[in-house]
Amino acid sequence: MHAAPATFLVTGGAGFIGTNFIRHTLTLRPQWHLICLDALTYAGNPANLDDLPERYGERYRFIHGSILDEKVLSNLFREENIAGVIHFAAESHVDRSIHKPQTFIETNVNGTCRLLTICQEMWEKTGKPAYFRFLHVSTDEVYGSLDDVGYFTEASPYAPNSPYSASKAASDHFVRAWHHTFGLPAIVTNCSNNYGPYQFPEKLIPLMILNILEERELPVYGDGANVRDWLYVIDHCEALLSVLEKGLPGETYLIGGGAEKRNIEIVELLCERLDQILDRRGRKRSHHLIRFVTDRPGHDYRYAIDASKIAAQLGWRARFQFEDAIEATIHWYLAHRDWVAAIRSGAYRQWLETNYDNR
Ligand code: NAD
Ligand code: TDX
Repeated sequence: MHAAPATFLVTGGAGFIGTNFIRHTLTLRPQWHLICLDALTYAGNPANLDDLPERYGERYRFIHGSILDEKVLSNLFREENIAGVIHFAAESHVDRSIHKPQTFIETNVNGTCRLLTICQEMWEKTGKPAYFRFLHVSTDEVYGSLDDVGYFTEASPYAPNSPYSASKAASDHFVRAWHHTFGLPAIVTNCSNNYGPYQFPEKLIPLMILNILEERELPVYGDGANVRDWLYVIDHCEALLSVLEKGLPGETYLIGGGAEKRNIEIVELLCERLDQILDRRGRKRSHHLIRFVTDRPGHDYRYAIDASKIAAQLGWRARFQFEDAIEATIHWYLAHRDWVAAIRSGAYRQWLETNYDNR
């Protein structure tokens, strides 16, 4: 009997979570080979993975290509004996989905369906191996918004409110359908807000860290009372490994860290901590940079995850405390000013102008 191959395809691996997943998994699973397929949109940064070919040799391969490109996908599946796909590739920023929803439909819905189609074809051609996994990395935002009580569970009804979450919800449904109709061994995970190294500075935490460093205004949407359930990215990556190795096809697993914070709490904490590190006192304190700006249209009030299923069935629990991991995150951005400088391209500046100028 042949052992299952240990080559996995990681789509969107040059983005925030994909980068962390690839780097962490190559260390944790020395037998595994990873192939990163990334279209390198504004959010994908090949420099995140630059050192990997030298460090890991043939255990790591990068392909510049899109999940929408049928030829790239079928060549790849023909060339490689792939044991599973970890599907991160997506348009991921809610504010961008409000400005330009079409790209979200293209990538998140059509892209996922194209990938499912090729996976199904290859899975059938190779005799429907039981080890194959299609792991679809999705978000808690598909469940809509909570008020001050309660949690999302795997049984919560879908109620997406933004073009981003609607496109992710649609992709979740297609993954479910491919399992139910064709038998493809697919699993969906829905995770809460991540933070950590390599996150693109359009998202709340890195945007605020960099604006504090540069003494720019800190735009807090609405009254800042919205709540997010924050999870350190490494905890998310480890949860995904548990699901890949122990999860059951056809199942959904919710992933969350139980660290609920209001946005304003996050911004104030970052101001305080960076003021201590940078020795900013008195009139130099960063609080004066906070601005309450026009709210995000359709802004979900609260997300919170009940992660008891993945804990009970797969034994995963978040390892990192918010206080320690946010400290590590702040220090990562302070130590990687060259990474930040490279990202501050014309396209990024243009985005800031589009999103914040009229608020
Ligand atoms: P990201 O925006 O940082 O990265 C997305 C990556 O996908 C980029 O490298 C980009 O170049 C790539 N990509 C985009 N279109 C592509 C295409 N057509 N073909 C191939 N690659 C393409 O996103 P992220 O924050 O790392 O999120 C990764 C996944 O996790 C997404 O599916 C997102 O919905 C989901 N998720 C994110 C969070 C979070 O807090 N960031 C939480 C839960 C779920
Ligand atoms: O400038 C800002 N000011 C502000 O108040 C930004 C960028 C955000 N916010 C608020 C909006 C949200 O309530 O902070 C909160 C977090 O915002 P984002 O970082 O944009 O994250 P969110 O909209 O919650 O979505 C994130 O978590 C779920 C990711 O971007 C998604 O990809 C993931 O699915």
